[in-house]
Amino acid sequence: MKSSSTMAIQPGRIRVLKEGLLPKLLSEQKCGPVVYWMFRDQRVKDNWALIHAVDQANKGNVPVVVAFNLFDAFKGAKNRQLGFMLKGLRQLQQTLVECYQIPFFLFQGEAVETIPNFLKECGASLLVTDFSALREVRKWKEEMCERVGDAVTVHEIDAHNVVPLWVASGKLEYGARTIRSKIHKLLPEYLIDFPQLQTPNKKWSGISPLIDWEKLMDDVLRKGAEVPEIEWCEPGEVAALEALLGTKDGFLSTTRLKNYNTDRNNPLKPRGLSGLSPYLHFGQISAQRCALEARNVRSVNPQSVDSFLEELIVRRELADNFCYYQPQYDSLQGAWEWARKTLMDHANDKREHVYTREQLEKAKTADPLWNASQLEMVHHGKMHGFMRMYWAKKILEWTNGPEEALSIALYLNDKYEIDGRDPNGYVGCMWSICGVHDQGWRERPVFGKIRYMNYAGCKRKFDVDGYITYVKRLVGGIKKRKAETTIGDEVRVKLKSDVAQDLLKDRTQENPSEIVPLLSS
Ligand code: FAD
Ligand code: FO1
Repeated sequence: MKSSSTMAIQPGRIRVLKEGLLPKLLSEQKCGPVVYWMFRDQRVKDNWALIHAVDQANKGNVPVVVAFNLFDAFKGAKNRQLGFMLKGLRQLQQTLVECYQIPFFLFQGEAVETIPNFLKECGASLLVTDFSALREVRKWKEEMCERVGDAVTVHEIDAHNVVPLWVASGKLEYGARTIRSKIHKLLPEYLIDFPQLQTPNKKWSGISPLIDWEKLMDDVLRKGAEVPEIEWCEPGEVAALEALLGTKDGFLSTTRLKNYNTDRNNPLKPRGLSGLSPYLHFGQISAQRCALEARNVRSVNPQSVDSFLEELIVRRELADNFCYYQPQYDSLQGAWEWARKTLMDHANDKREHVYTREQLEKAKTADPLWNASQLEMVHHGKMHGFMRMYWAKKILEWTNGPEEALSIALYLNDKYEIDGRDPNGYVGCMWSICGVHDQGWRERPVFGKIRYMNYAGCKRKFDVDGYITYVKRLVGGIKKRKAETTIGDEVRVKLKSDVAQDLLKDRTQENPSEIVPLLSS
């Protein structure tokens, strides 16, 4: 490792997962390229892992490349999530290549194989990777460190959290109350502006990968059509910055920002929230950029900015803390002792309704408010944040015990939410069903001491009927547009074949030998 004074990024952001021998043994000889295995932080701008990879490459006078591994339907992802991610990556490749001359390799398969194989092929000296708290990813990294051989050094960079996870806290935190002051104390050191990404000094001289994005998307998106892509949220880092900073309608524009504090718990006003979670989840925008920009406009409405920063930094980073230090982050075993006990004490309590996963998935419950939230998620792809709590708590109320409730909530959340498969999602479900990061409340049937929410409480907070009507219209509009596109596609196919028939007839009369080229083109 270089000394801190020569680092482009704070040393606290870097963890050395493996110290390779090559730089020490062969320091005078030519070393291979630096490879950045991009996973969670899928962006060029404001990416500490990429900044570090380029910096290290320039210091060693070697090229740098970015490698991405496309898993076969990562954790059950469908078209909604995969389409969003791939479109973002297509834009990312273009920016990397055109603006920085950094090649982008996309491999398909298992990262534990594709990445070490690639490192071997190109004789890499350093593997840089971004950080994820999820257990599969940590296991892959351990395996990779064993597979890459003695020569390669492996650096992990926390490019997702404002305060690197391992710097913020070395243990499982009890709640926002216990992590908040730790994070706030470190913000002056870590909530700083990003340096400009350098252009690599030494260009990659190997083959430049050509990716047929259209074909790739056709292949990948053939499998997960059951959960279609969303239309309302444009993927990619350009759109992400527009969603944050756009002067007319970006979240930080005065009109939207000033209402965050008052509107964020009103499901009838989805624009009251930032709408940034799809971009944050796929790493198409940096939370640190969002925080810096929000802080710059704090004078517009200090309460709104402070509430936003609390969610964006404290709550989000608390979720990473939970998943990292509690390996059973998505199971009842991961709940605190008091919560497990109270849930088990009430596991056999009589429920007024018990629904199957299928009934819940189809929104076939007796509660129109819950059904509306489920439909908002299934069709729109993003349930309002306030409704997510009510939604998960009702699943606890209406299923055969907390384990089943948690597994159904996680299944539905990951299948339909555009921002699913995220520490925030695991912790959101664990908070609602297992009391994680919450306290005990007055004991009652089914819930025990877990915080309770009901229809009457929602009615006091917002216009429940208005929300139900809003979702009905929203879903109706989506279904109508889908039907029009399907009919449009059929008409286009029909027109195309009619035109082809006409052309065929004309040209056959003129010159019969031209039939084959026309059909194959
Ligand atoms: P904003 O209020 O504008 O928040 C800005 C950002 O702050 C969010 O994008 C998110 O990164 C962070 N944030 C906000 N609320 C929370 C929170 N409670 N915990 C941690 N971080 C937060 N969030 C996901 O990103 N993915 C999920 O799959 C997910 N599932 C959830 C499931 C349940 C049952 C619950 C109760 C919450 C879940 N959340 C999830 C957290 C929260 O509801 C969403 O982050 C938020 O609604 C996203 O919308 P937004 O970006 O417009 O929110
Ligand atoms: N990351 C990858 O490196 N390769 C993938 O194929 C991949 C697919 C994917 C699908 C849905 C989804 O929600 C996330 C996906 N991610 C993928 C990872 C992702 O960017 C997140 O960082 C993780 O879910 C961690 O929160």
